[in-house]
Amino acid sequence: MATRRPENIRTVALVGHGGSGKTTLMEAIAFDLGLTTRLGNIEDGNTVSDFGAEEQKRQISINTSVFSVEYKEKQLHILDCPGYADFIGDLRSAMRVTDSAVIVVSGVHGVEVHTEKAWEFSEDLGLASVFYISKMERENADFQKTLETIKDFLSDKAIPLFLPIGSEADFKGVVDLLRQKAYIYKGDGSKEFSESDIPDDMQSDVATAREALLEKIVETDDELMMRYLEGEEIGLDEILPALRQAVRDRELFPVVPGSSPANVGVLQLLDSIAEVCPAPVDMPPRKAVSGEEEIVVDADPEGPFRALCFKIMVDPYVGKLSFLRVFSGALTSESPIFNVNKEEEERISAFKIMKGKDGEDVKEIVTGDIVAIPKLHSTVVGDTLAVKGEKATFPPIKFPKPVYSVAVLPKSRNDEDKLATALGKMLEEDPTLHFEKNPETLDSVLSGMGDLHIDILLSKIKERYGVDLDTKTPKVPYRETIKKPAKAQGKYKKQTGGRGQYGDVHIEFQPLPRGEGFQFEDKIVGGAVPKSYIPAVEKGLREAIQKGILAGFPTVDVKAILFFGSYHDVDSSEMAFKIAASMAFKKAISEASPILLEPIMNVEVVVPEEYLGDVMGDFNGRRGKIMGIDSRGHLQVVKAQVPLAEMFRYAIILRSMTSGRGNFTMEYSHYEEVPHEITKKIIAQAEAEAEEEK
Ligand SMILES: Nc1nc2c(ncn2[C@@H]2O[C@H](COP(=O)(O)OP(=O)(O)OP(=O)(O)O)[C@@H](O)[C@H]2O)c(=O)[nH]1
Ligand SMILES: [Mg+2]
Repeated sequence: MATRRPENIRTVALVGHGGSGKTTLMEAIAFDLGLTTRLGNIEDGNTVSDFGAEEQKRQISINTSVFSVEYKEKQLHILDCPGYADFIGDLRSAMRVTDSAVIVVSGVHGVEVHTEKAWEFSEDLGLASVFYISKMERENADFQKTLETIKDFLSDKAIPLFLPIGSEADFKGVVDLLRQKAYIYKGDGSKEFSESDIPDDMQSDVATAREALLEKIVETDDELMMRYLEGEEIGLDEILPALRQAVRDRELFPVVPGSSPANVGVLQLLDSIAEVCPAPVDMPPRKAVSGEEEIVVDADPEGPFRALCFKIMVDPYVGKLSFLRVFSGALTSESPIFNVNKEEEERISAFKIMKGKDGEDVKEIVTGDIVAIPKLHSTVVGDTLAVKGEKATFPPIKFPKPVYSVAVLPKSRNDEDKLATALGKMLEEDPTLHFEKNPETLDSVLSGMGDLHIDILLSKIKERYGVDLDTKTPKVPYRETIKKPAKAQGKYKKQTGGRGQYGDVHIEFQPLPRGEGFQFEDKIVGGAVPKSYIPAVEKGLREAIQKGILAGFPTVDVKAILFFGSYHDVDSSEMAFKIAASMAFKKAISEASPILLEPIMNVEVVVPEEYLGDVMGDFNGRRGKIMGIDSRGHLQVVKAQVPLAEMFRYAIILRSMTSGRGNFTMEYSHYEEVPHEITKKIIAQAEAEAEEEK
C-alpha cells in the first residue's frame, strides 16, 4: 500500500436518486481496480457494495458502504450511499465526512427528487461535486437532455469534461475535452480501451464543448483569462490546477458520461476524481467546539489527532465496526484513543481500511483517512475521537427528524427484555430512529423516516435478536377536561361490625386554561374536614384524575376546591377521605360538560409549487388549519396545525402525493377540544377496548 499522505487522498460520496446507478458504478470501479474478478449486478444480488441480506432481497442500498482503493498513486475513499428517502440519515452522515460528492444522474431520467436532495446537502456542506451521467448505453439515454436538467434544476456551472461517443446501444467511448483524445472501449465489459483521434462527425461538437469548458476554467483566474483572450494556448499544466481550484470552490461542476454495466467512462470518472477533486488539505479547515470556544481544525497530519465517528455497522461475524473520518493528525493502532463526547478511553484493536464488507488491517491512519475500528465500546455516530485531554468536539451531524411512527409490541411476552436490548443497539447504529414509551398511552412508539425504514428495522431485529414484533398505529394521548364549573358531594360511609368508614367532602371543580394541569385548593373553615385528612383528599383526587370519566384518559386543566365536608371521630380514615374525593370527582365532572382534548401538531410542509393545491386540499380533509404559506426559492412552505390523530401515515401520503418531492416536519403544539362526532367514536372505541380487556 502506498503511503497514505493527505495530499494523495480523495474522499468521495456516491450520491443521487434511488436507483440512479451508484452501486452499479461502485461495482464497475471495484472490478476495474481488481477488487473483484467479475462484474456483479443488482438483479443477481451479487454486488460488492450491497452485501446486506435486506439489500439483496430488496435490490436497493440501505447502508453506506465504504471502499478504500488505490488508483494512480492516489488513495480513494469512496462511500456508496443509499438513494431512497428512508435512508437519508446515511446519506447525510456520509456527506459530512467526505470532501467531494459524485452525483449520479440517470441519463434516461435526468435530475430526480433525490438528486435535488443530494445536491442540497452538497451545497449545505460545501462539497466539491462531479456529475456522473449513468446508463448512457440504455434505450432513451440522452446526454444533452440530462445535462440540461442538471443546468436547469441544479446549477448552470455544470460543464462536461467528456462527451459520449455514440448513444444507447452504440455508446462505446468518450472524448476527453481537455486532452482532445477519443477513448474507444473494447465493448466486452473490460476496462480496456484504445486511444484515438476525435471521430470526424464529432469534430465541431467537441470544438464547441472544449471552448466552453476552457472559457469557464479561465474565467476563474484573471491572469489566465487575459492570456486566453489574447489567443495564447494554455497548457494542461496550468488548466488542471485552475480547474481543481474551481471545483473545490464550487465554481465548476464537471460532468462525465458513462455506463457502469458496459464499463465505459468509469475510468475517466476515476481520473476526474483523482485529478480534479480536492485533497483533504485543499479544503477549508473544519470547525470544532470546546465549551464556548471555536477551534479551527486544519487538515494537518502533524496536528492533534481528531476524528469523527459517522457510521456504525454490526456484522454478525466481526461484531461492531465504528467508522471514522480523520480530520487532523495521525494515529498508530498502539496509541490510546479518547472519546471526547463520552469522556471515556477507547481501546483500539485494529484499524481497518474497508473494501465493502471486508477490511484490511493497517498500522497507521492519517488526516483524510476513512477507516473502521472494531469493537469500540462507547462510541456512537457523531462522537469525536481524539487523544486524552482534548476537549474539542465536532458539531453534531444534522440528521433529519423522524416523521413516521408505529407502536410495537413483541408477539411473545417473554421477549420484552430482549426487545429493550435490541432497540438500544439499533438506536446506537441509526440516529434517524427514535424510541419512546408514551407515559400516557403506554405504547412503545418507534419512529423513523418512513415505512420501509421501520420495516427493515423490524426484519433486522427478528434476524439478529429473534424478536418478532407486531406493529399498530400508535394510540393518541387524548386527555379530558371540563368546560364549566360544577360542585358535588362525595360521601363514603360504611358501617360493618367493628370500625366503620367515614369520609365526606364537598368539592367544586373549575376549568383552567390549557396547559395548567391540575390544581388543588383547600378552603375548609372551622375544621369541617380535619387538617390531617386534607392531603388524603388531594391524593384521592390526583389518583382519580388519571382515569377520566369519558374514555379513561387523564383529566387536565381543572382546579378542585375543597370547601366543605364532615368527619367521624372513630370511623374517619385517610382511605375513606380518598374514596370520598374520587366520588366527588366522578359526580361533579359529569355535570361539568366534560370534553376530550387532542394533541395538535405544528406541521411544516415544503413542496414544489405545483403540489401546493393538493397539499392544502389534503389538510382540509385532515381537520388541519393552514397558518401561512411562504416561498423559499422555487419551493412553497405551508405551515399548518393538524391533529396528531390525522398525521400518523402522513409521511407515506405526502410522498405519494408529491412523487417524493415534498418534505415535512412536525412538532407538538398544544391540546384542543375534539369535535363532538369524533368524541363519540373515541368513547365507543374506549368502551369496546375496556370490554375486551374484561
Ligand atoms: N443499463 C444500465 N443500467 C444501470 C446502470 N447503472 C445502474 N443500472 C441499473 O439500475 C438499477 C439500479 O442500480 P443501482 O446501482 O442499484 O442504483 P443505486 O443508485 O445504487 O440505487 P440505491 O442505492 O438503491 O439508491 C439496477 O437495475 C441496475 O442494474 C447503467 O449504467 N446502465
Ligand atoms: Mg445503491
